[in-house]
Parts: sequence; C-alpha cells; structure tokens
Amino acid sequence: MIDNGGFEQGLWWATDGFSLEVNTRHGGLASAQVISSELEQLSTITVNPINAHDTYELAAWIKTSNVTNATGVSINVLQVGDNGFMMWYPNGQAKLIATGETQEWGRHTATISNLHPNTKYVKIYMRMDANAGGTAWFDDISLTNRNEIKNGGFENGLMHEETGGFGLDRSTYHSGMASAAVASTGTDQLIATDLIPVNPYDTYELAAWIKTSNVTNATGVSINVLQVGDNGFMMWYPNGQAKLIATGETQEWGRHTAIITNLHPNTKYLKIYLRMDANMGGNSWFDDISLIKKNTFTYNYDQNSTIKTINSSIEGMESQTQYNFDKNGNLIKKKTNRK
Ligand SMILES: [Ca+2]
Ligand SMILES: [Ca+2]
Repeated sequence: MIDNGGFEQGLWWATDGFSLEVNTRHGGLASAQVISSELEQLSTITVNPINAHDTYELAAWIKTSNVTNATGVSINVLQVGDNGFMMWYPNGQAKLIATGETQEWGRHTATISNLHPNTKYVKIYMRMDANAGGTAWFDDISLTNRNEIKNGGFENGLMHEETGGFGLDRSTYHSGMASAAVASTGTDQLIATDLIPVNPYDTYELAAWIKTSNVTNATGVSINVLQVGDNGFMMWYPNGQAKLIATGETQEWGRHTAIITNLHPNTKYLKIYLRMDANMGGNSWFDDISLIKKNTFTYNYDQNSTIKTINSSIEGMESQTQYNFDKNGNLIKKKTNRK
C-alpha cells in the first residue's frame, strides 16, 4: 500500500537530515539515511485509503549506528480524517516502532487496529529524535491490510450469492456509508464472500459488527464458515455447528468474534456466509466483516543474512526459536523457548 517504500524512486518528503544512500541499503539500490542533529528529523508519506476497522501490519527494515539511546529512531503513524489531522496512533504512544544504539539491519513490525473511526488515510513518519546522535537507515517499509475479506464493509456493494433478501442500507451502518441489510422472509437468506485462500494450519479470527431488530429468537442471525477443498465444498466449520457467530432479538451494533483453528487439513479456502434464518421476523444489518490471521512471525538475521532467531506469536502465545550455525554455515543447534 506504500508507494516507494524501498526508496528506489527517491526520498519521501523529508527534513534536511535525510538523504538517499546507495552504499548501505536492505533491498534494491537505495535506502533513506538520516543523520542526527540538534533538530528532530522527519520524513513522511501519505497512505490511502484506509478502512478504520481493518487490521494492518506496518513493517520496516532499520539499521542504526551510534545512536545514544535505544529509542531515538522511530516510526510514527498519524490518523487523518476528512477535516485534517486527528491524532497519533496509538493514543498517547507516538513511537509505534522504536530502535537505536548500534543495530544491524532488522525487520521491525507493528500491528495497527482499532483506528479512530473517522480515519480516512494515514501519514507514516520516519523519525530521528533531536540530539539522538549517530546515523540510521530505513528501507522496505510496508503497510499491509491483514483482513483476508475484500469489501467487508460493503462500501463497494454487496457480496455474492444473494438469495434475494439482502440489500445495501445507506442509512443504517456501522462505518463508512453502507451495510448489508436483510429482513426475515419465509426462506433462509444468505450472502457469501468469494473463496478466501487459507492455510489449514493457521489460526484466524473472524469478526463482524451486527445489529438486530425484533428477531423472534436469540440465534436467528448468524455467520457460517464453509471449508472448501480442491474438489469443492467439504463441510461446515466447526464440525456439527454451522452457526459460528449467532445473535438475534433486538441488539444495537455489537462486535462478534470467533476463533477459527484446526481446519480440515484439505482446506484450501474458506467461504463465509452471512445468514438470516427463515421465519425469524425482524431485520438485521451486517458491517465490517474481517478475517485476520492470528499467527505472526518475526525473522531476525545477522549481518551475513543468516537467520538468527524467529519470534512467533500464535493466539497470544509467544515463543522464540534460536538458530546456531557453525563457521561453514551448517545448522548445529535449534532451540525453541516459550516466552
Ligand atoms: Ca531500497
Ligand atoms: Ca460499511
């Protein structure tokens, strides 16, 4: 989503301490170098559009030399609305990524979610604090939307496979300017996503904002997840319980979540169905549907680009795998510690 995140087309807007560097870089032919001075040094780029309800991964390769503290070099994200600047993300903690001292090229990541609901785009700042000392280099900066569902906010229309009852509602919605609305009828009403490629060994969080009005029971409005293999449909996830998320009666907009794990090993795709049961009475609205992979892996390399450690976080369980190689580059030890 970031144009020129590798500085191959030149610098972003920047203060005087920044320059394009060709001898020290992580990828391609150039990086952005910044030399400390008595003034704060900044370089920024605008990224849009942003869906405030999606989850993003910010990643950057940074190298530092002789910075006097551990946090003098940072990346900050500013949330911007229709009427201009709003606030730093996250609230009260401007340094989303921070490093310093003397460090070889390392990949730094941060997860961005729960943006201010009025956020339309963000500005990403590379920064070196005033009087931080030393030099830093930035390269290969990326921002990736981690929502596996396209158009989960219905801003670009409905999903497919309508049974006829669903429509866009441009007056009742959770965010943006539209939601998917449905009134109960004599038959089940369904819309579904496209096939979403997944890895059956990964863990995902499904989330949806749902509002209900006058539904006659507590589970008439639901979300179902179908596991799909190479040869087509296989089975509902999870086994024997088609309604992964269920609600009903009269409820204001609420966020519902479910964890999807231990998929059938032959699963290649998921297809997510929004559903209102037959003869339920009432109305329901869906908005901001997301499917986020919960596993995150951070790879750290030494100066010879040999893997040193992999940090993984799966469902909040943190672990680190350490690799040791002999002088010929053969793996001699691999050790995983639960953090
Ligand atoms: Ca580059
Ligand atoms: Ca919406």
